[in-house]
Amino acid sequence: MQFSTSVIATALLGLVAAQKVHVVSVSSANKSLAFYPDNLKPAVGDMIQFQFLAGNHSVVQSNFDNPCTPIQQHDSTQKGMFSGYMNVAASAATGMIPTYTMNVTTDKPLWLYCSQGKHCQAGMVMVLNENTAANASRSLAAFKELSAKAPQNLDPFAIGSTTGGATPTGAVGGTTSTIPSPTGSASGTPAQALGSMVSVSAWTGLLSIAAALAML
Ligand SMILES: *[C@@H]1O[C@H](CO)[C@@H](O)[C@H](O)[C@H]1NC(C)=O
Ligand SMILES: *[C@@H]1O[C@H](CO)[C@@H](O)[C@H](O)[C@H]1NC(C)=O
Ligand SMILES: *[C@@H]1O[C@H](CO)[C@@H](O)[C@H](O)[C@H]1NC(C)=O
Ligand SMILES: *[C@@H]1O[C@H](CO)[C@@H](O)[C@H](O)[C@H]1NC(C)=O
Ligand SMILES: [Cu+2]
Repeated sequence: MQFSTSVIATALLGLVAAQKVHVVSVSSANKSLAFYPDNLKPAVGDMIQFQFLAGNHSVVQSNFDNPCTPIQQHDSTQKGMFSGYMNVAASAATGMIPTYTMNVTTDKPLWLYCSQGKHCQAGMVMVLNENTAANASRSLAAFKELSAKAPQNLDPFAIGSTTGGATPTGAVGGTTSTIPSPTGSASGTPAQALGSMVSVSAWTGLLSIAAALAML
């Protein structure tokens, strides 16, 4: 039996180049004010799925220098992402958790925060593609320090902005949906573990490997 290395290599390439869905848990069973993980390096084309596990939180985009305020407040050419507020309690009643999934369209740093109460000041912030090689001052740690001192925590509604999809349902820049809760009774694909990653093309890759093996 002779393995066709080129066919297998092609199948494996499909796995390597797989588009990834990075799961970020928003808060947790202990109602902590944090994102898990809070520092991710997604590739352009990857997706981030925020899974809202407890409370009433949001994900909003700011820039580095003006934490806890929507990015479009400081640069009207920007359409900052905004998940809207996710009603975890309403979903929990049906054994589901709300999610918001955004596409990553840049490899530049994206600074994100929760606009609820003073959650941003409390450290409920995160970064995609932190790049301290480009500017050593712009680290997640420095962003947390700046956030802690921010005078206010504003959502896009507060600045009269509807860009970035400032509606609680179906925000622009991402898609909302509900998935079965890890502890719920609804059937279907269970929520991913904290900070885990799933590859949407993994099955395609595996199927091509199976097809390649079947041809041997
Ligand atoms: C809350 O849960 C998160 C996620 O499991 C964990 O990382 C964190 O340490 C917990 N915090 C407390 C105070 O238990
Ligand atoms: C969630 O928080 C937002 C902003 O504070 C508020 O407008 C909304 O009514 C809250 N939703 C629930 C279900 O409590
Ligand atoms: C690096 O980032 C800091 C904080 O945003 C900023 O003040 C500084 O001008 C930046 N440096 C360069 C070289 O862009
Ligand atoms: C994100 O990308 C996928 C394809 O990879 C596409 O189907 C989807 O519509 C995109 N979502 C948004 C909100 O642009
Ligand atoms: Cu929050």
